[in-house]
Amino acid sequence: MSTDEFPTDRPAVVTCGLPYANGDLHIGHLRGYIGADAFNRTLETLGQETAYVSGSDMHGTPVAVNAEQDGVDPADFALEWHDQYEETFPKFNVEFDNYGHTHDETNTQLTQEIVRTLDEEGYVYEKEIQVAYDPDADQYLPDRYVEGTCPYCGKKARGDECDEGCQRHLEPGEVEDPTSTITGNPAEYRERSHKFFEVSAFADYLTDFLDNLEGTSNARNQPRQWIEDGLQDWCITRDMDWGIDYPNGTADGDDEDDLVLYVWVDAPIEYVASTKQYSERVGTDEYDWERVWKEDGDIVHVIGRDIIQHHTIFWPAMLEGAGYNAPRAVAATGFITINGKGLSTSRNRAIWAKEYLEEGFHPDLLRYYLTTTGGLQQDVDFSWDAFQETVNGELVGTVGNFWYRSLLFAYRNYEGTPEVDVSPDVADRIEGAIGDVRENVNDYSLRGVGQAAVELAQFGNEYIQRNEPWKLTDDDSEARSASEEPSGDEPRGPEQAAQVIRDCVQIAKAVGVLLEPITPEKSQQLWAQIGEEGTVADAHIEDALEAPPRNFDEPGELFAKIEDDRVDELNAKLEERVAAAGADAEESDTEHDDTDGDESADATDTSEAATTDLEALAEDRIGFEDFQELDIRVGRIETAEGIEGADDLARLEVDIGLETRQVVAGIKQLHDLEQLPGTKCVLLANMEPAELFGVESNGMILAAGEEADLLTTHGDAALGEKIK
Ligand code: B3M
Ligand code: ZN
Repeated sequence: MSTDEFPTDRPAVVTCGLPYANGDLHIGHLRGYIGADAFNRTLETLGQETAYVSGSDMHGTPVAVNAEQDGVDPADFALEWHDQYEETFPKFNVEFDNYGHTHDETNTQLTQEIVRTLDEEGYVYEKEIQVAYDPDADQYLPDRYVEGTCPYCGKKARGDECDEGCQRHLEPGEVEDPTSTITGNPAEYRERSHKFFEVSAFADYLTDFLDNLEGTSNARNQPRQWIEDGLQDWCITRDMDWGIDYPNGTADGDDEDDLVLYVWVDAPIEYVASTKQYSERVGTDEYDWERVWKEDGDIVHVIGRDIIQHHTIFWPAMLEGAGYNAPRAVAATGFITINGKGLSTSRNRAIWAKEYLEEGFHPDLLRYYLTTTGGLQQDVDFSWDAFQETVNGELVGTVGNFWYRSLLFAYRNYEGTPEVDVSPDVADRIEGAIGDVRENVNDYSLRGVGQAAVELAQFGNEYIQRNEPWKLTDDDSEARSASEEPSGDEPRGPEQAAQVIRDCVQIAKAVGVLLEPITPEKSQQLWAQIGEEGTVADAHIEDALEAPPRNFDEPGELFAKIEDDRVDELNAKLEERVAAAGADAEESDTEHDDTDGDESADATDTSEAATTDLEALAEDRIGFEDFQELDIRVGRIETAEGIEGADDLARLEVDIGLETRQVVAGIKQLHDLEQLPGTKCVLLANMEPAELFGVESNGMILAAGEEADLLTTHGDAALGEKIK
């Protein structure tokens, strides 16, 4: 693994977590697939040799349980969903170089081969364990066939994951008070012999691996804690029929014929299998999967934050044990919430992929919203109102407006690009934006990539507005913004107008190139409008500085405003169906139909949050005078940055009206620091000063719970107001 910057001179692969082939796709899935697609496209724009691969996750209880509910064979059930996913992704301009599935021949063979190697290398052993069993159904209860209480955090959990609480993977036998999801009866535990992968042997390796791992900080920090707490070996077999058979002839033990591999063994191997299929299709001269996975390729995994443990502990240990290359980066995205509440498929509080398309919205709008609304690691809230605001403000108001007014003016007055060179200042500004994109993609910040492009469009708008080319030609028209009166009286003439418009066409082209990873289809339309040949997806980032063709046709507007009544209508529809699903959910509370574990975001829904692990209330009361001793003030975070050498600490400057305070807060892992400036907060101002990592902390910022949810004010209290 190497950490030199992208583009590297080695092949890369970008993957996204495999969707379980068990239900409709929704916005929670799309965030990851679009994010990884945009990341891969940005790498391509930089000239990086790369492939974007994934596949459907066909095995395991997530598929078996749902297939059983529908009374169909799991293979048929999963294949049907797989076909549907394959059709859906291109509709969001998510373009995989290869999209396979875990039940195909390539993955089956590769999985068995890798498990065989791990066994031969001595990393697999057999052990008797207690496995949940339902005597009425006469069946063992792996994973989602059993529910109970998480032994770590006390929340309700599935057999193999604490999906509503701490997100930990749970080993067979760990869940407390197990209940069968088949009959609802309490489960028994019975002794069975299973295969284990010796993850604990990799503790030192994984510690080093994490020290070098790129991506989001949550993907490094959570697993460090798990390693410190002591790694457990990992049960890699299950008592079920649906899955990839444990390879024969690898170990002793007579039960292995009945066992299939745990779904989390063969699922990540699909990353490799899918890359292999791509290589086989295009030829190894063009793309060599073995170089990527066994030698020196750059492997980037984009995943949801609920599957960090699988990707930063189990998976790299498997890769290392089987002689494969380690991932370079794991970028773990936050969840999607809907109108501030957890996305929940069973409550129908979701935006479905199909629904979005049926409403007639362009895929690039959602791509833009999902990649730029928050940092990768942050939870992103989706509401139709916020979507409208982003689309109307940034895409229509800034990008679309700039593209259209510049190109229309250019077309009307010059039939295309005026024949002068671009001015050096403007070329520098574009160069700066290119630099920002390079930096942001190396920081795994898609938000930054989008911002670099949109800020360039904003610069373009200001530039055309400031230079008022319409004052200098016969055309007095639509390029002028209605809100601005021309001003300034420097000597000007048609030559300056030509220069300004030449610059603007260049900026328009550059915005198109830079935004292509996020809005590929809209960028392509712009590309065609300025008369460029071929596709913008094939353009190199430096092409942003190449002169556009001399002539082009009359342009059209590429983005349209979303009207208020449309948003009202969409809000009403969503509300209605959540209410309808709520009524259903009350009737049958056993439903458990999520597709990828994202319902854990329900935990953020305060009206529904479980209260089992809240701290007990304090017994001792305090007098009002005691409270008055606390000088608590309204503040606003002005700057926020990490403190070198401290994993969790951030240095904040907080404006509390009367003065600005420097404060150290343990929030580095929990918030995207770039997002914080401008946030209203609440500060305990008369906290004794302290020094942490050489930085003085002069106050304490108030926050709730493990996630450090920052306290703020409900109305618009002025900075410095006392809280009483
Ligand atoms: N199929 C879905 C999830 O847990 C799961 C991902 C596999 S990635 C190798 O999000
Ligand atoms: Zn838990």
